[in-house]
Amino acid sequence: MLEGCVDWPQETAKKYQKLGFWQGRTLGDELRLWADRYGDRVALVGGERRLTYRELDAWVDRLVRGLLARGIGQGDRVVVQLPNVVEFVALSFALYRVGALPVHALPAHRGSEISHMCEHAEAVAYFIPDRFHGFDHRPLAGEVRDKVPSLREVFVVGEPGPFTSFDVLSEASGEAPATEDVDAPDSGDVAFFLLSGGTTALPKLIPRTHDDYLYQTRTTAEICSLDQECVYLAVLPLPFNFTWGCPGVVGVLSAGGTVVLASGTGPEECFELIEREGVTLTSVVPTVAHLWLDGAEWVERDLSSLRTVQIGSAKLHPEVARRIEPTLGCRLQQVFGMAEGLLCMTRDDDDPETVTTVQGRPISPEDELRVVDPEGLPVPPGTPGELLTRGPYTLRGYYRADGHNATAFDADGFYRTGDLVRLTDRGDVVVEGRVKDVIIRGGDKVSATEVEQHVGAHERVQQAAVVPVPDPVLGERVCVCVIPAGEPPTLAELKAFLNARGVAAFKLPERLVLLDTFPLTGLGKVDKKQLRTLTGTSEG
Ligand code: OOB
Repeated sequence: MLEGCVDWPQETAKKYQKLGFWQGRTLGDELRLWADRYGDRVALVGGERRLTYRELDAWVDRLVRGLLARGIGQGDRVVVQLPNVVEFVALSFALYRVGALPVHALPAHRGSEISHMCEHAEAVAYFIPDRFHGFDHRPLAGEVRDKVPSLREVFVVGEPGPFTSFDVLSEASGEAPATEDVDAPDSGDVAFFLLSGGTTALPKLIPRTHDDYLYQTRTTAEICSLDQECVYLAVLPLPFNFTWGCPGVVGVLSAGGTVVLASGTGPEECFELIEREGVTLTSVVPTVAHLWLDGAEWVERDLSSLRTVQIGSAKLHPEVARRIEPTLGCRLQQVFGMAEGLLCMTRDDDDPETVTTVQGRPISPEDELRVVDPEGLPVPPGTPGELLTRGPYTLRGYYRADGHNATAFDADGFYRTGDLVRLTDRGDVVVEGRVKDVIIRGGDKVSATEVEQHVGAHERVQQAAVVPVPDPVLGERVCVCVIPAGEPPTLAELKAFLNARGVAAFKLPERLVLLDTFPLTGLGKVDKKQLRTLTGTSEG
């Protein structure tokens, strides 16, 4: 495995292979197989483009030659920050084929996050759109390139400005090595990196291997009974694990279905695509589900093709869950998942009460779940505790993070999810809360520590503590509590300050509470629970 990654113990790996979970195939090979099998069926629809499986496969091969010609190959890390465009899909598979490793940045990330990712991964290339949602990514890329010595080249989908056009990659001449000469990556090696929605000051990188990800996508595709008739609408960002592989893009392609890319989450655009393309499956966060439930009242579109809407990434309240089937005319599937691995889903044969009240059960018989108290001891059945997990597609360590790994995993290799859950008699997971210091804003994860460090760097801030504020639509918003140093800063000043530091907009605090002191725990740490009560941001 790549240096800086933690492999599964050999015995465990052998078990997963013997069970047929890990099949020794790579994502790049799989696309070839799908192209042979599904040839002229439509694989991908995005904007004005429609690509058959054969066309997608051929494009990927041209990109492979282009990547190799530019010196991007086996083991190289590249940061990919593209919105939901067909180039994202083709590029990902081309990178898988040459064994280069994409890091899945979010379109909303800015200088702070991108520089960190490029530096930490020692990325050699960075892929961006020219503009997205009114933001010009090129000046940012210039700053990052000046700062990160490993970064050799920036590729732009659209107008390249001072950089290289993405299109150059598919125009590579015959001099480049033929695809057959590519040193094929090993199925046990890392295919790409997802970002953790974790608690640390800077996002951690999650290595996902070909074996583990293909197992995840195959298993979820089976659970969702995918076949060639499936039309999947990718609404959330493609780099998100939920959209990419639960079963998402990769799972739907493996089944011969069609992936349709949406550029936004709004009901007008999405409902139009559902009607036009006959969408059968999609996945959204609870906030988007809210928008769609409202939208269904005034957007006049035929949604009858829709069979299932998957909802996950944040807690879905049962009252909202109950409105899905009658309003959108399709089944609800709850998904509790994480970029780190473990996925739980409700099943087609679950009764309606179960589907609306639990977050589902693990997708693999080899997923091991432990629910423990603060001392790490198992809690009695049905009692809430922190969820620990390991299994055939759950990481054993973050990339280049020995120090953090020592606490993020227990001695048996179980990953500490930081989620507070309860298991029902049937083995379904019910998410009760969190022990980790993360705010979930409309499905986006915001690390409290990260925001605290940025706010704490302001000259008129002595100390900062970040807590969630409940919000009827977004679930939670970011609230910052500040002990000022001198003239107290305003919320607008703090937002401008963080913005100038290159922090993604979804992390900016939306509420400021000024205090003289912070309540402390017995151990002298800021008592966030008390802080929430004190600031009136607690639900209870
Ligand atoms: C998904 O992945 P991440 O990595 O962005 O976030 C993982 C965290 C979980 O640890 C949990 O705190 C929260 O998001 N979460 C949920 C949830 N699903 C995720 N909390 C309550 N209810 C749910 N249904 O968010 C993700 C990855 C793959 C599939 C679905 C979601």
